[in-house]
Amino acid sequence: MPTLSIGQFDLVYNSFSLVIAVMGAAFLFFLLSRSTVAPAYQRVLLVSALVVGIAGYHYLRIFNSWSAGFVLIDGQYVASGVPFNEAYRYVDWLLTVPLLLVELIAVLSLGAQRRQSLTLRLVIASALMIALGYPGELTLAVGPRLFWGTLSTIPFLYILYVLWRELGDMLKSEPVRVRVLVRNLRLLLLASWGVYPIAYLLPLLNIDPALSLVGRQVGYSLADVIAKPVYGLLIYGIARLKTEMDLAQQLREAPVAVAAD
Ligand SMILES: *C/C=C(C)/C=C/C=C(C)/C=C/C1=C(C)CCCC1(C)C
Repeated sequence: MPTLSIGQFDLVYNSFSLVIAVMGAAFLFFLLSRSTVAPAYQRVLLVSALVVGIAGYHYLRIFNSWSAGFVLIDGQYVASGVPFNEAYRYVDWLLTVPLLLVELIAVLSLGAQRRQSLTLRLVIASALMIALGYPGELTLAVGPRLFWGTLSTIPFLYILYVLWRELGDMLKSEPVRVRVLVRNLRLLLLASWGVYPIAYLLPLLNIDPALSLVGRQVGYSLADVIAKPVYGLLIYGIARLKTEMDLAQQLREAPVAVAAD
């Protein structure tokens, strides 16, 4: 672990603290908002709550691990000898990344068979992506980091392919307003998920190790806020819109049914 200035240590410390607050607030919001969407979409909000709940818990552990990892000596934060535990983050991702994809699939109107096939493939690919990245995260050596990073990028690209190619075709059966929201959601996913491999590559760029460590931790934290609570909010927006459209549909059909009687 490199030696950090007070400012560098605090930046990471405060980022982790902020993420805990955001995840906690989002957890409550998703749980309490369940009654504002049709029963068909309530499960989606439960998954969103689960994702930010799991992330909030892991950020508590990450925060404590960060605090224990350094001691303040003569105005500088020096490694305490207790290693900063990067595993919390990867265990978190292993659980939350598949759930984020389940969230997306659950809010779309797909047939059971398509849903099952999509879920299975995306869950496996996302778990592989995280598991293959982990050995590389544990080392700062260029060779292994690149090797595992490249392997992890293969399922990453597969996920993007499925979301753009296959999901793009399925979206044609969704109403235009829903389609626009799902397209925006997909862009938000790409923009936030794209930060992780960039942050992962920082140690290879020959920059100051302290800067690289701080940049990676702050980068992962910001990306987690966009990829989990903000993403969950957009999904909530889709669930709300679909709830309204379903209601409007029922109202349109109701008088006809009465007249037919
Ligand atoms: C909430 C957490 C999320 C959405 C985490 C996403 C993580 C990734 C998209 C990570 C991708 C990686 C690569 C594509 C290559 C290098 C190793 C990883 C694991 C950082």
